Amino acid sequence: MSSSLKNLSDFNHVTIPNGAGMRVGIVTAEWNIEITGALRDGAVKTLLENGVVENDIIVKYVPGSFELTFGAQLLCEDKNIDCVICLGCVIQGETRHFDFICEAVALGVTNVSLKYNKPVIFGLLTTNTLQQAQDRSGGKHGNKGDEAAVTAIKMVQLKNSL
Ligand code: DLZ
Repeated sequence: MSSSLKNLSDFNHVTIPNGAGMRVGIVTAEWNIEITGALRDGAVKTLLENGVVENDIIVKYVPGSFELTFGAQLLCEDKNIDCVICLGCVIQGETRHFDFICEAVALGVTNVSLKYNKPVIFGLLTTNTLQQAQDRSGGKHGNKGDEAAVTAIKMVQLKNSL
């Protein structure tokens, strides 16, 4: 489903487990920081609202989305961290840079997750315009940071349940 048809912050039909005791890393890209800062704020707020305590949220920064994967790997190496949320924003430009970055992050996040057997959440906005990114970072389509936080809690709970 297109995110323009779904509000990324609407969890009315979803059961969210209690995140108490979960330790969550957040890696945020500094490129497009006005967007990624809003994603980070949404993710932190949603984690807190769902039981994760402030001391268990570890926020780190990398220069751009391309570096999210390595940042996630560093956090995954900490055995006390249950899950890592990657937050970035890549806006389509005139060159193929967009495609290379998006593909690298998608593949990298998957690889790190499987390598460390921990959820690594793909909180990357990949949009054609700045407006579309604003709409999805606390605007009319909600906040992808909220969605990433809920996904993180649900995946940690899934792992803990098995
Ligand atoms: C270079 C670059 C470009 C053109 N666009 C973006 C972008 O839209 N979003 C983003 O997060 N990062 C971008 N970057 C920076 C790369 O992710 C990376 O930091 C640099 O290529 C250095 O490896």
